[in-house]
Amino acid sequence: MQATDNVTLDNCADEPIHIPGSIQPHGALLAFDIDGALQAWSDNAPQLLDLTLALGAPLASLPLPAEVHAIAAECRDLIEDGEAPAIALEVAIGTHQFDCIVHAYAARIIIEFELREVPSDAVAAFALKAHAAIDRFKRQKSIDSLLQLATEQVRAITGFDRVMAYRFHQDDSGDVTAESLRDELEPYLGRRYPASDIPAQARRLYIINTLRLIADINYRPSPLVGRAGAAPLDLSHSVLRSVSPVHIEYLQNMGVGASMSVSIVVNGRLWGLLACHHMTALQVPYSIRMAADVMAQVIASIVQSIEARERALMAEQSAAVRTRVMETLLHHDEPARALLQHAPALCLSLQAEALVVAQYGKLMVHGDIDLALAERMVASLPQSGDEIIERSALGDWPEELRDALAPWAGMLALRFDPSTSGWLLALRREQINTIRWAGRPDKIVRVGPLGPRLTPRGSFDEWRETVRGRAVPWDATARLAAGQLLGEMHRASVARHVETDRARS
Ligand code: BLA
Repeated sequence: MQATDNVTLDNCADEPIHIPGSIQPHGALLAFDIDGALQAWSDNAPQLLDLTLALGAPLASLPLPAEVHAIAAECRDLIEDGEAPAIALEVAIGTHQFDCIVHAYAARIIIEFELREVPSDAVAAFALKAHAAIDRFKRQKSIDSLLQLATEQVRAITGFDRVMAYRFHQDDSGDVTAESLRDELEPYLGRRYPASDIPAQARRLYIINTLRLIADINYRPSPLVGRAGAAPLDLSHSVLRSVSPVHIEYLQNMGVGASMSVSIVVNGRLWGLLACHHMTALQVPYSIRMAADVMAQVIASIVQSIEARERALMAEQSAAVRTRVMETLLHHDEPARALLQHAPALCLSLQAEALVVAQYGKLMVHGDIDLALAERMVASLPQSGDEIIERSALGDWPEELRDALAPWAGMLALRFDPSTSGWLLALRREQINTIRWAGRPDKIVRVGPLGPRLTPRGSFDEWRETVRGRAVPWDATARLAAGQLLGEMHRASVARHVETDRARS
């Protein structure tokens, strides 16, 4: 059942992380078919649970505490299409105290026994803290303040040394936008990581299963035993799932002893993660993890409403700019100059960092752009054809311009008055030039067998390679703002031409 052999840096996204064939050994696992016949178990189960196990043994016949049988029966009743959500309770077996978590997935009933060291009254206090934290989340007005508070509160209830809010960009790269950490640790705030640090299959899994814990990075996996030759046991929703060895090396290189991450899923998309590190092993009890998971869900819904508000505000601002531009254009002899008057607001509305306006062969710029380069950019535009021309990467520009373009890479060009060669260019810098690398980039904690790629520095270099020569691509919001602006400008230019003609006649 071992599915993690031969994993390298090149085939990372192909690793079937949902069927690792083993679990983390801070607990034990039993898997049954829908009829309750034992199909697989972790190698450590007989000893940890004080059981004798045999393939096909009926669940009902196993000498497990009555409450375990009760939630297993409840789980069986809930099964639909081979799946049932998790039910959990505390049990004692021999001298051990466990959180017992039962769920069904892919036509298997999976019972996990997670060793618990923290007494339940201590855990109850954390649930209250989580409740208070959620009240405070709801009062946050900005995503930044929400995420900052989230990192502090998750750290307070879980005890991790470092909690980061990791936010994804459109291209699935991400950066640490908020952080709460122990004083002596080096901050990771502001750091950028490539999409490949969390490969596609992991992202997919993290949307359907929103929390994962690696309690001890140096664990020795307990292999699953049981039905040889059968389909490997799908651990997508298991709490003890053994983790990709590549990711383990990554964390070891960073000097991390335990890791937990909680997904922030907004509109069905993995929007961000709360990523937690501990320098030594740390087994956060199940109910505290669930409290963190609930926090992440509340955060997701607040993010969703803040983003909706921001989008509405942005649309409002863009409309206001358009109206002002329109008014100025109608009363101004030189449209280009009129546009430039509103340059800061236009930059905001198009999310651009500089503007170039050209008309009647004359040129004006707003922002830190070289005039000669701006001239060459305008000259590179076609005489006729599309009204909006979009470039996001060096490769989109004519070859002769590419060497001269730095630090610019993205352009949205609007042909606002074809008869006078009127162009408005919104420009974006290469992403490399817009990112601040916080912390000490050259500090590599350790390097394991797969080399320096699996270190913060290696990750950042990888990200830089992936986005070399690329600006942040123009998204739907910027395109919409550009299209609407162009529409208004056309109307203004028609109105002006009509007026000029009337004046002449
Ligand atoms: C998983 N990678 C992850 C996870 C995180 C990161 C948060 C989720 C698992 C967890 O909770 O620990 C990445 N962690 C980060 C980043 C920071 C951090 C960016 O703390 C920044 C501070 N990883 C690589 C490369 C590969 C890779 C090169 O860097 C593959 C070639 C693989 N990462 C990888 C895999 C998983 C993963 C396979 C899934 C692990 C699992 O759930 O089994």
